[in-house]
Amino acid sequence: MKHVARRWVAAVESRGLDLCQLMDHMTHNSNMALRRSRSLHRKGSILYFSLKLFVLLVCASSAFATSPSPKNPGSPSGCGCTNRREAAGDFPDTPHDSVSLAKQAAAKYSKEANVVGQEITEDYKPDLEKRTNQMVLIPGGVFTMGTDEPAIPQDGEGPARKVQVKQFYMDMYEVTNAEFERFVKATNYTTEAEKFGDSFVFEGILSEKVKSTITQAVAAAPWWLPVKKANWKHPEGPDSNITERMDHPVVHVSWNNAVAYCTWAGKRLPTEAEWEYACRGGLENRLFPWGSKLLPKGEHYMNIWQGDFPHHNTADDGFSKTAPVTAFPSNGYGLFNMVGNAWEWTSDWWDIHHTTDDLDNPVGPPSGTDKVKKGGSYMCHKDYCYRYRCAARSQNTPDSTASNLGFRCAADVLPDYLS
Ligand SMILES: *[C@@H]1O[C@H](CO)[C@@H](O)[C@H](O)[C@H]1NC(C)=O
Ligand SMILES: *[C@@H]1O[C@H](CO)[C@@H](O)[C@H](O)[C@H]1NC(C)=O
Ligand SMILES: [Ca+2]
Ligand SMILES: [Ca+2]
Repeated sequence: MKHVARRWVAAVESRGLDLCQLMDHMTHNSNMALRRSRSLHRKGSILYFSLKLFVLLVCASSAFATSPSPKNPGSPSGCGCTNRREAAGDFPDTPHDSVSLAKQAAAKYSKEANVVGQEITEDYKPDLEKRTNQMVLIPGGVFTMGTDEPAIPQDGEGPARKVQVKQFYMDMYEVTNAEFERFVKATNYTTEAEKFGDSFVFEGILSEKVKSTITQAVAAAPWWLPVKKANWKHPEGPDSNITERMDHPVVHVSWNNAVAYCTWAGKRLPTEAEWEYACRGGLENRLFPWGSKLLPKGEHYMNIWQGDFPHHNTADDGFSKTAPVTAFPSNGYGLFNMVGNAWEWTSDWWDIHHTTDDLDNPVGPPSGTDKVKKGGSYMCHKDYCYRYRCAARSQNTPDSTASNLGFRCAADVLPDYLS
């Protein structure tokens, strides 16, 4: 962790990052901290806490000095990041080739038009008979990948570039516990979290009993705790189970595990370009799969974090942890929960440098140490992890696992059993 802390200091001193960016940077490194590094250094931890305290203090004072944006009266003022990022969301309504597609997409975003999304309540009973392995055809086309107004520049969200994608099939839903269980039963598969004997769980969803047994924490991200025997069947450790969550996204699966599942299912992981193209649902240059408004007509369209991260999740969207993969309206292509709920692995290696040349079905760098994940999760809050946008991205090593990281598959040809 020492080198990470040094990088933060260097970032402030030499690159002149503002405090908001620093906070993003720290959260970014929180993600990186989930890699399976067994060495946790105390010194790094102390430096981290001092740094963070410093940032929070300055943020608090700047929050008092910043008057709330009239456009966004109800938003949290922490770090003063809100206004800056709100500005980044002000995209003009650019016309798009397939205007009708966009209109269709918009129509799908009325709650009335989406009975599944509408019926999700706290008493939601999982429909264990309902398969969630369906795919939809994503028509080929050219789209603008990334953005020239990156909210988190150090993630390599920019520059905007024209990318051609040929048609492919995409899972409508994140892979559920029920679907993953079919795979495990058919193959006796053991996931990496099961082999390693632990996985990272967000502190806020752990029982006091489990928490009391944990002595180490991740220096760069104190809200992530390595929990013994946490895995896809026991998302919050041995005293938890997935019985009531069979239609939720499977989590604690590594990139390697995701590849194994998709291969078994006659599918593959999507490339980052395919994922982002699919996320945008036929709309051009918007923040989210449905447009650029966080709360269209005052309604929640995804499962993220509301409240004060990491201490208090109001779960205003109905869910404090994962939600059923069928929750919330689908996007213009009929895809559910592309942003929010669980992060989703892609096949690309991670790199933050991109060419501005037009690209034809890019597959990412030939090698690397981390894989790209997209979409953010139920833990994402604007002040800490504004990554529930189609252009946003983050990364983990291929053997990393966590309580908010899942996947969905893509395919060139629809598997026989689905046609
Ligand atoms: C899975 O394990 C069980 C019990 O060990 C065994 O009977 C079965 O044949 C195995 N299945 C596969 C697909 O390997
Ligand atoms: C699974 O967890 C629920 C609580 O979420 C509990 O009521 C139930 O007894 C558990 N089932 C098993 C088999 O442990
Ligand atoms: Ca939520
Ligand atoms: Ca997702």
